[in-house]
Amino acid sequence: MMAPQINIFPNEKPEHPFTLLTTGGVMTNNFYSFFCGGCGYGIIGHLFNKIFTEEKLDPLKYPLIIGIGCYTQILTLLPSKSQNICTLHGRAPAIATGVKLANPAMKPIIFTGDGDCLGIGGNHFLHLCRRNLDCVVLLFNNSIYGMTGGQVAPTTPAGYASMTTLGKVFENPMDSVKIALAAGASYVARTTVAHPRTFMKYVKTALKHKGTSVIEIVTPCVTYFGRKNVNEQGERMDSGGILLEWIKSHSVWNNQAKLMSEAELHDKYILGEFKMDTTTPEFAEEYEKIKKKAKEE
Ligand SMILES: Cc1ncc(C[n+]2csc(CCOP(=O)(O)OP(=O)(O)O)c2C)c(N)n1
Ligand code: SF4
Repeated sequence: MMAPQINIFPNEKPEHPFTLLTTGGVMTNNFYSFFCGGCGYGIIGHLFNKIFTEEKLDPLKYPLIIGIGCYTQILTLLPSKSQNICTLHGRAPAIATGVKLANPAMKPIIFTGDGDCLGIGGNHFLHLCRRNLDCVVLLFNNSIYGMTGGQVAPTTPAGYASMTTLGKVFENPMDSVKIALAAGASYVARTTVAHPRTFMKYVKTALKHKGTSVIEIVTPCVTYFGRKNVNEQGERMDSGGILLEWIKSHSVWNNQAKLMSEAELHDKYILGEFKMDTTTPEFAEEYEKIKKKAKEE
């Protein structure tokens, strides 16, 4: 199932600090990717493969509908059998809707970034959730626009810097979980690259769920977000280990979060599963009913 190893990709070998320091690194061991050393996307790509191998899934039934960003290169790590469409920036939900309606037996998986999904594609994302189209959205939140050089994103946390802000960001970041819940997605969860087993569990749940599943994965961009910012100890976060530790220390599980005040939660990523609703009608199924009725009439 795994793509053959090609030597042009840099290896993050077992002795690499990122591999040693992270559970995801240990799980994927000697992994290679196109990404900057310490970027979370290499781990995500390899864990995604692992899910397909463990669940014995046929990649042909799960077309990948991919937005534009650094994560688009995850494709280089996936089995060559995978069907994929690299779409326009922010437009993966529209293409996924077309694919699902054309062939309801398929379950599109959308790869999208925080900039792609919540910035330019925000409107499309809302309507995907509202319709409860049967698909999985993997939303990679690295707090920045990585591919185009580290511009401020809708998710850059207040009090942190980007390549395009003078000083620190003062706006409040968007919360994709709250947005997906309000818009009507039927399975909603958040995890991080520092919690790879949870990532695999949530994606496996989403693949079995009928309806729109949204999983946000908080992941390190060492090159832009990390390089421009320091942690509470004053260390520059330009290495995977340090930035991952920052992500971990800024994460709380939803059961702990219930006991915390808004002030305590203002700079935290709340992790966990937030909704599993199996009663809302699914868009493609309803559409098939309308088609059948129209034909009969
Ligand atoms: C219509 C349009 N506008 C702008 C761009 C330039 N662009 C490409 S990727 C990108 C940002 C992607 O950021 P994000 O979705 O967060 O992904 P990351 O690179 O951080 O993984 C932008 C602005 C584009 N490709 N198309
Ligand atoms: S720029 Fe950031 S998101 Fe892009 S590959 Fe490098 S570390 Fe990863």
